[in-house]
Amino acid sequence: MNSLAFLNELIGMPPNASEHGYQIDHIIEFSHWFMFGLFLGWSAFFIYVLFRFRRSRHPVADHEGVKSGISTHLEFAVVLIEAVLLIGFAIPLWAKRVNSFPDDKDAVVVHAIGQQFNWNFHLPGPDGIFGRRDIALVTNSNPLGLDPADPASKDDLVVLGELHVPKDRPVIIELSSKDVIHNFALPHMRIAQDAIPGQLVPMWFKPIKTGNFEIVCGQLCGLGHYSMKGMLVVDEPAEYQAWLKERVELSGTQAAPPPTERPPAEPPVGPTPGTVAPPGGPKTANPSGEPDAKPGEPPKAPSPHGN
Ligand SMILES: [Cu+2]
Repeated sequence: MNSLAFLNELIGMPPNASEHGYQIDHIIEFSHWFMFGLFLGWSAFFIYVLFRFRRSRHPVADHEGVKSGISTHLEFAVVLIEAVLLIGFAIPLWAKRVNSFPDDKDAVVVHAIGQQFNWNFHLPGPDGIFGRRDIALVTNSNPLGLDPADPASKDDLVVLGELHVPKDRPVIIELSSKDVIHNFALPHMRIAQDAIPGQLVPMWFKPIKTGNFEIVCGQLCGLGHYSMKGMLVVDEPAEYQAWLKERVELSGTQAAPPPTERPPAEPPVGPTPGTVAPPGGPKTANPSGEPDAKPGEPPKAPSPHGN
C-alpha cells in the first residue's frame, strides 16, 4: 500500500486508518495514474498532429482525412480499461460495502444523527438496546427526542461531537438527520454516507489504527456547514471500555432530579422553539421539556405548541 500511496499523498488524502481503505486507495491511485497516462498520450498525439498536418506540408485541406484506424483502437482500449475499472473493481467493492455487513453481535453499533450543525451520537447503553426516539420529543435537554417512557432508553447514552470506538472491531453507524440531508464523512476511514431525515441508513468500517480522526459533513447543508465537524476517537479495546464505563457513570450522575424536586433558586430550563443545545453544553435530564413548576404551584398546563 505504501508503494501505491505516492499519488494519494500528492493529492492530499489523509493516511488510511480502516481495514478496507487500501482498496479504495488502490482504485484512486490507479485511476490517477491511468488519467496521467492518458494525459501524456493525448498530449503527445496532439503535438504529433500539429506537426504532421502543418500548413507548409498540407497547403490545401485533404477531404479524405486519416485512413488509419489506430485512433479507433486506442479509444476502444481506453473504454475497455475504464469498463474494467468500473465493473471489475469499483462496483464489487461498493457492493461489498453495502451488502456484506458484519454481524451486530461482533460490531459496535451506534446511531449518528446529523443536525445543523453538529453530529449527535446515540449509544444503546449497557442493555444493548436503542431506546425509542421521536422527533416530537426533541427539546433542548433531550436533543435526540429519546422517549422516557421506553424502558430501553433509560440507560442510553447521548454523546455530542465525539465518538469513541475500539480498534480492530467493526463499527456499524446507522445514520439519520433531524433537519436536512447531511453526509457523515470519515476521510481517514475511506467511507461516507448521506444522513437523510426520516431514514436510518447504515454504514460500516473497521478501524485498524488508534488516534483521533476528523468527522466532517460532506454535504453543503447550510450556512454553518463548514463548522459541522466531529471527532472519531479510535481507542485500544481496554481504553474504549473505560470510556464507555465513564460515560455510563456520568450519565447516571448527570441526571437532574425530577422537576418537582429542583432547588427553588434554580432557573427553569425550558425548550426554546427552533434552537438546539450547543455541542458540549450541559446535559440535563428534563424529559418533559416543560419549564419547571415552582414548589407549591400547580404544574403548568401543556403549552399550545404541544411540545
Ligand atoms: Cu451537514
